[in-house]
Amino acid sequence: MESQRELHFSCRRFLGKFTSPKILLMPSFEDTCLVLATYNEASNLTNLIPRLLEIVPGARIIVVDDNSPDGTPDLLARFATEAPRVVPLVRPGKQGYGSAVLAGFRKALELGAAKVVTMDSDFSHDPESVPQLIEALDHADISIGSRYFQGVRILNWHVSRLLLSLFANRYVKTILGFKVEDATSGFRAYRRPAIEAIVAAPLRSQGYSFLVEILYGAHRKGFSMIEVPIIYAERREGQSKMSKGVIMEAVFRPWNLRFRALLGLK
Ligand SMILES: Nc1nc2c(ncn2[C@@H]2O[C@H](COP(=O)(O)OP(=O)(O)OP(=O)(O)O)[C@@H](O)[C@H]2O)c(=O)[nH]1
Ligand SMILES: [Mg+2]
Repeated sequence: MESQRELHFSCRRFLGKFTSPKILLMPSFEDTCLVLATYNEASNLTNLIPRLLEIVPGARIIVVDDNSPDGTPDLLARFATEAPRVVPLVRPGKQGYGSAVLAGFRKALELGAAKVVTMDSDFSHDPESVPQLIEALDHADISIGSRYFQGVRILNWHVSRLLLSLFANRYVKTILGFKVEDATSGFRAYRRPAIEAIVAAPLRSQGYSFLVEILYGAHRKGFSMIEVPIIYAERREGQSKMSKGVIMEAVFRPWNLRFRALLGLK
């Protein structure tokens, strides 16, 4: 008995020389790319990127910035020299959220990603929830970080903003006949085949309707979806990019998508 215990201890001492407990326990996310669209988010990125590098070891972080005047391109260049896992993609000017995410998807495919995560860069999407979204891909092609699945979980939003978001989701669900509770969430993870299908399809939306459009397209093609409850918080720093044009598009786009589906068009 005594010698068994001794053997156990010496094995642990031996293993400890080569592997720290951290290495044994930490999963690696080398097959995953994170896609972050950014416009004037430098004050958030200085904290977000280091946190993501810790939380998803091995994953690459593609940051699609539209030449933000707040100095984001320089900040990204500095991050990339220190951590090659940070992949900046700087475009010449502001081209909208949807096209930024699409550019990130194309880059992720080019880098060979098997899984892709999208999230906002303003801490509305908690970096701590990223591993959970990735793990949910064991059960579906797309996992959605959902604010409204099994209750409402939003921190620090004005009631009018909450009502608008709840209404937008109900609106989309009714028009498109969706089962998803949070079809406008930008916090998602996708398996590669879903990304390939999204990138191959013609896309019409510019702003946040893009999120509804790609989810509906994936649903029509038979990709499976799962919702993971998340807590959504008001942005930490900086300003919202929500505009009247984005809201108008959100009103009309679901009808356009529904009619196209009824007519059997792509
Ligand atoms: N590259 C790029 N990123 C954008 C553009 N518009 C928005 N984003 C980014 O997309 C993400 C979501 O935009 P937000 O302004 O946070 O929109 P929101 O989350 O609906 O609004 P808030 O709750 O007020 O923050 C953020 O990380 C933005 O910086 C754009 O035109 N180009
Ligand atoms: Mg935001």
